[in-house]
Amino acid sequence: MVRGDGVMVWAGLSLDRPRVMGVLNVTPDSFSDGGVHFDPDVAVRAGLAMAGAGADIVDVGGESTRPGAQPTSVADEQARVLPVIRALVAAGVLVSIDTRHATTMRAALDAGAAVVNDVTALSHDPAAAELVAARGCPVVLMHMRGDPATMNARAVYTDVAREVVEELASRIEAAERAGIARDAIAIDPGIGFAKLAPHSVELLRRLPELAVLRCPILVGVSRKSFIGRLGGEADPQLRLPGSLAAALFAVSRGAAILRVHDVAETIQALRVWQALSA
Ligand code: HH2
Repeated sequence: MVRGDGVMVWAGLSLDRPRVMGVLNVTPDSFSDGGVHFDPDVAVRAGLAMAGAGADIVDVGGESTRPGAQPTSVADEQARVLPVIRALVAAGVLVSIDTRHATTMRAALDAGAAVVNDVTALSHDPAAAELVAARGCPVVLMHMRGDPATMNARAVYTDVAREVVEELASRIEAAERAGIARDAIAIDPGIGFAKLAPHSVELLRRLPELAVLRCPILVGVSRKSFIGRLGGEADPQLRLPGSLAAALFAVSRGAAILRVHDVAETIQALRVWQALSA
């Protein structure tokens, strides 16, 4: 939605300044923080800390989508995320559910989550688009090809930015056909999903080309492997400096929302960057 003063609003957030989505993986096997927040009490404390540090949304996920990850059953996924979502919502936190499964979307929305974040852009589960349309909730459509097991083999592009725009456009069309309002949709180029490091770099450089889709752009670069490659750091937990550099670059190229593991650090970097560029 565009407000009277021209400012875009998505999920109730005015996008006149960069917004931050904190990553809360309630998983044993996520690529950078697997097991750290697997205990529900620890996860809730971490989510509250992210909100306290200024996260606009906390993105709760119960299934890793790292390359080669084994699928998680929806029963396990829901057992992981639902208690955490309930506690965060009760504390007034805006929560998104990071899932590709419609039953988990439904259960998470019933538990108070306000936003659906689907790395498959509602293509994995045939019931997902209809559910999101019926609930009228905001949704993140992320670009990827294949699934976590096959996506690296499908990272073959002639022109990565053009193809990502085309493929996201067709996911937006499918969402609208299912009855999802355009205003409810944010898009995401899917950094690291069916992208090799050079593809991620080129996509970030050419991020302004996604503006043609007229949806807010969400970007997740935090700790990802291209940062390890460019920055020379094999350990994902030590990629904060490179993640901050990439996050600021993404904002300078039009990202409205950053999905990050390190909320307080990202907000400090954004504040300084904004003050200097004002
Ligand atoms: N990246 C991951 C998961 N979900 N959602 C969106 N919209 N954009 C992203 O870039 C994105 C995402 C992967 O990161 P993480 O959640 O930390 O890892 P894992 O999938 O191993 O749990």
